[in-house]
Amino acid sequence: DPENIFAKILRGEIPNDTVLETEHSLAFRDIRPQAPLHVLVIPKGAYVSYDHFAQEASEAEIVDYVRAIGEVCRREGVAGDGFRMISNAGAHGVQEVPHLHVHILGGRNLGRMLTPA
Ligand code: DGP
Repeated sequence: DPENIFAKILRGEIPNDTVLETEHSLAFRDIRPQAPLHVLVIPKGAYVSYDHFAQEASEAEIVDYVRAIGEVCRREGVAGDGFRMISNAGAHGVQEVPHLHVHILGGRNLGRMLTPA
C-alpha cells in the first residue's frame, strides 16, 4: 500500500522526527509515545511485516536494518538499562500501519510483556 503513512514519511510527504537514517533504514520518534523513549525503525523498502522482510529483503537490507535498530538503542541511551522491541503484524498483532516497523521502547521499567486483551 503506497499510501500508508510510513510510505509517505519515506517519500518526504509527511514530516518526522528522525533519529537515524542509513542506506536502507529510517528511525524516527513515534507520534503517540508509550514510554520515555519510543522510536520506530522501518526499512526503506516496501515490506509489510517481519516475515515478508525476512523472505524477500536482500542481505544488505537485512544487515542494515538489524544494525540500525542496535545503533538507535545505543544512541538513545537505553542499551544499558534495557529496552523492548515490538513488531506488530496483521490482524492478531493489531498492526495499524502496513509497512514493517520495529518499536523500540525504553526509559522506564516496561512491566510485563503483555496485558490481557
Ligand atoms: P502498529 O502498526 O500498531 O505497530 O503501530 C503504528 C505506530 O505508528 C503507532 O504507535 C503510532 C505510529 N504512528 C502513526 N502515524 C504516525 C505518524 O504520522 N508519524 C509517526 N511518527 N508515528 C505515527
